[in-house]
Formats: sequence, structure tokens, C-alpha cells
Amino acid sequence: MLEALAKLLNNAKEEIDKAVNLKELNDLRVKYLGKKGPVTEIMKQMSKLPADEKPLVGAKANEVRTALTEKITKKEAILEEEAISKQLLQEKIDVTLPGTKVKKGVAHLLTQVIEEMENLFISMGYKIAEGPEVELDYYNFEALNLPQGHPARDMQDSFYITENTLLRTQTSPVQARTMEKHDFKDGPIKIICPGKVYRRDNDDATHSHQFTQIEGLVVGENITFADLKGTLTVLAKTMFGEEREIRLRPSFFPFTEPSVEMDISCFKCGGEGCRVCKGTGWIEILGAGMVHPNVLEMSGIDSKIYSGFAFGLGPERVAMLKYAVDDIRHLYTNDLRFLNQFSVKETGEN
Ligand code: FA5
Repeated sequence: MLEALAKLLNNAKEEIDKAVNLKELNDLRVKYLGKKGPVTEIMKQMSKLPADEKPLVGAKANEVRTALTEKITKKEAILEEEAISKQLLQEKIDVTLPGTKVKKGVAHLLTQVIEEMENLFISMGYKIAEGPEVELDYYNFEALNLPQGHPARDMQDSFYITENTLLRTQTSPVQARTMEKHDFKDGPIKIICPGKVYRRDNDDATHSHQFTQIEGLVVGENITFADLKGTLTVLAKTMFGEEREIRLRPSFFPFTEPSVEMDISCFKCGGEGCRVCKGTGWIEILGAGMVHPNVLEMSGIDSKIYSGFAFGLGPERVAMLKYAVDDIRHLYTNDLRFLNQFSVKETGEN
């Protein structure tokens, strides 16, 4: 039996040396040291041995088991290291290869135009005000001198949500909200309000059912129409340059008196008349006027002491004029071939 054990040890060592991966090694562990393996088998048969042989065989069997366990552990460490090196070799990366270029996003043309106008007004001392897009009928119409049933409500077909709430059709409700809570101890009101508005207009080259407006409002003592005209002139010259022609037309808004609309000469035809300007040579960009005394009074402002002007313009129209965009729908269809033409170079690649 001692001889069998010695032979077993040699055979097992040879096989362990030849194992090329962890699976093979594990199979050998089971083969030689498992419950059904030869070492366990010899141990089981020890009871049948004569008493004087038992200690010798027992000691030898233990020696074989220990030697094999050690040998397998060492081989296991070697094979594990080999497996890791092989894996690392497969996962090797070339750090000198150029990386994948990440395209940087840029502000949408409309955002760029709105920000340009915001910066202009902020530089003139205006603050930015905000109001809800889902608006109360009261602020969208009534507080702006358009009582229930007023015929001027037909001017703006609206998306009503309930009887008293709608998607605002203009940014003018922010006028009423601002005036209502203003305290003249803090100085005059001087705000602009950029935001989305909604109308049931049919989409065409210059109209969209959802578009943006920038509302402007100045209220204080001795504010006159000359202040309004001066402000609109600065706006037009800053946005379009000295050469573009401007005209103020008398108009009507229930919340301003007198009221005007400002047009800019058509960029496409230079004033001769084309599809873009619907043959008129002019494109309307804003409505404006002196705040109606009724509107001041409804917001709790004494119209005998305070006066003011307001204007509301369409940034889409400004973007179209400034960048010769001949259809407002280009601003909403997210076609990258169009948008990429207006990426701001300093902010990244396009
Ligand atoms: C108004 O909405 C008034 N609230 C403006 C105002 C404010 C007047 C303060 C007086 C005082 P109007 O409906 O004209 O007015 O719209 C103002 C501007 O929004 C227009 O000049 C035009 O530039 C733009 N606009 C109007 N309808 C559309 C549309 N469907 N699509 C794109 N832009 C539009």
C-alpha cells in the first residue's frame, strides 16, 4: 500500500504539471483528492490492515494528501496569473489612438436671438419677468381692457383649457401681473418678459400656432411716446443695423392708447413685394403703445400720476429678418442642415 501511495503521488504530480488551465486542474483535484478519489479510498481500507502497518500507511496517506494539496495550490496560482496576463493582453488599448469626437451642442437660432435682445434690454436697465403659459382668462384678456364679450377677443383665437384658463395668446398678461404687485417706492417698472405663446393661427411662412414673444413694459412718472419711439429705434438699429428701414403704423390694441405696429423692410425683396412679405414689402415685428389708463387703474396704479409704454415682439420674425430665413417653420422642424448654419463658432465644433 505504501508503494501504491508513492506511485499515486508521482502520477498525480506529473498530471498536475501538465495541466494547462484551471478547469483541468480542478478536475485533477476532484480525481485525486475528491471523496471517490484514491487517497480517500486507501484511508477507508486502513481498518483492514494489520495493526503495525496502520500508522505507517496513515502517515504516508496524509503526506500524499498534503503534498498534492500544496502542489495544486501552487499550480493554481501560476495558472491564475497566466489567465490574467492573457486577458490583459486581449484588453490592451492603444492610448495613442485619437478619441471619438464628441459633438458639442449650440444654442438654437431662436435662443440666440432672444438672448441677444435680453442682453440689449438688460444693458438698458430692464429686468426679466416671467409668467405662466397656462394663464387665467382674467390676465390674458380682462385685466388688459378686454372684458368678456369684447369684440377684440376675436383677434386672437385661443386654445382654451377650461372656461377660465387658456394657453396664453400673448406675453402681455405679464404686464398686468407685474403692475399688480409693483411698489413705486422701488422705482419705475422696467421689465421684459420672453416666453412661449399659443394661437389657433394657420401655419404659413410667417405664422406658427406656437411661437415666442418678448413683452416690454415701462411705467413711471412722465413716460411719453417719445420714450417708446426711442426704445424701439435703439432695438431696431441694434438688431438689424442702420440700413434697414422701419415704419410705425397706427394700430389698435385694447390695452394701449395710442397703439402702433412696427414693420421692417423685407429682407428678401428689399421692399418690392414677394412671398415672404405677402407682396407688401414690409414685415411686421411688433405691436406697441402707451399703456391704457384703464389697464393702469385695474392694476391699482394711479393713471394721473403714472404713465407707461408697452411693446410685444415676435423673436421668430426678428430671427427671420436678421438671418434671411424665408419660412418660420424652419425654426421648429429641427432640421440639422438648417440649424448647423447658425452654430456659434466659439462654443465648439458643429
Ligand atoms: C400682441 O400680441 C400684443 N400683445 C403686442 C403688444 C404688446 C401690443 C404690448 C401693445 C403693447 P400681435 O398680435 O400683433 O400683438 O403680436 C405681436 C407680434 O407677435 C407680431 O408683431 C408678430 O411679430 C408676432 N406674431 C403674431 N402672431 C404670430 C404668429 N402666428 N406666428 C409668429 N409670430 C407671430
